[in-house]
Amino acid sequence: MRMVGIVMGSASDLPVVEKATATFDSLGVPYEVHVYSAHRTPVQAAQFALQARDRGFGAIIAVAGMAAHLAGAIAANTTLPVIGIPCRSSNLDGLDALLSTVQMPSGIPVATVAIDGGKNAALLAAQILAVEDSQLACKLDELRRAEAAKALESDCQVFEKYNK
Ligand code: RP5
Repeated sequence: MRMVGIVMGSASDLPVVEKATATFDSLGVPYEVHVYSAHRTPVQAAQFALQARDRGFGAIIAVAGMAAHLAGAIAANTTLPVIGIPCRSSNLDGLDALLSTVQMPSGIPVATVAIDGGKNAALLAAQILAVEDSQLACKLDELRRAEAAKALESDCQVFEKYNK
């Protein structure tokens, strides 16, 4: 199976990254995690993106807050799918990072998930890998069934409590 690269702009983004790694661990998706910043270590960020396809990655998740240009900078240097996670790391509550990440100019796409959306970023990356991996697709189906069972259980509890 191809790996997913996870790149964060700062170690302060780790709580969001850990939502993604926990999801990958539950699905058995291999990943590699780095701190590469578009402004503090731009050369390393570019090198990672340039080498990613040959190194066996199938998708890259880029995690950054504030004037979050990391996902765009990674996407500029690879045609692998890039998923951006805007982080809530300033007093603008992540709106700054959301707009920076989602508003990519035409030609260099970044698939942007919700602010701090580590779990959905990992699920989307897994769904991309699952296009060519039927075992992973089955695991994703199982996860959906488990989520549906939990939601129906909540429905039962709420129904019992409020419908006499
Ligand atoms: C961004 O600036 C990082 O991705 C982080 O979300 C934010 C703050 O970084 P630190 O000042 O905590 O290193 O580059």
